[in-house]
Amino acid sequence: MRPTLGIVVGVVTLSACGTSVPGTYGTPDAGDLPDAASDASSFSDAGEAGTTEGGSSCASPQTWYIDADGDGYGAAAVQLCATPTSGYASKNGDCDDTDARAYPGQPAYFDTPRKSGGFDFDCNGDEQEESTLTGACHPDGNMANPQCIGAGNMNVWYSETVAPACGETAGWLISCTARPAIGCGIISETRTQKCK
Ligand SMILES: [Ca+2]
Ligand SMILES: [Ca+2]
Repeated sequence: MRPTLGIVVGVVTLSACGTSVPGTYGTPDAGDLPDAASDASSFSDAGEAGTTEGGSSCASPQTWYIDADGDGYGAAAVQLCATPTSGYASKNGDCDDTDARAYPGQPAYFDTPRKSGGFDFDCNGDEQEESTLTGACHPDGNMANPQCIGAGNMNVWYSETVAPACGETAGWLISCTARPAIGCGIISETRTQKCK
């Protein structure tokens, strides 16, 4: 538990990473250490987000990152004396530590947003759409024996120009078939744009 800031209740001396740090503090819990600068201004619990210290005093602390969603990437750095069994990762850069789908290098695309919002699942700072290709089918005007212009553009968004945004639903063109006296018939389905 972080002691209440601004209330000085005692004078203690703690050893932070082998260095004796005298100062005036609130009452620390077991395992609490002065902040990273050892300026005697605050304490932080082991594993507390946003801190750079934790665990017990030691000469060679190791940097770990709190990994709340268990995806192998953390966000907030802490220094620990021993290798943690769980809850921490050796790699950082997690852009949403509440959603295990989001981590640096995530290869997959998703059609629902991250738990913290947005669709940047690979943590590179942008939202990449899975497909921006569009296409449509047009009969060439020979109704007796029509040819479908654009018929080669299969498996694209069924649109002249605009692909749907992340999470938006639109028609997906699967096939385009010439039909005498009718023009072009299409087969399409509804899909949702995935992003990462
Ligand atoms: Ca994580
Ligand atoms: Ca991205």
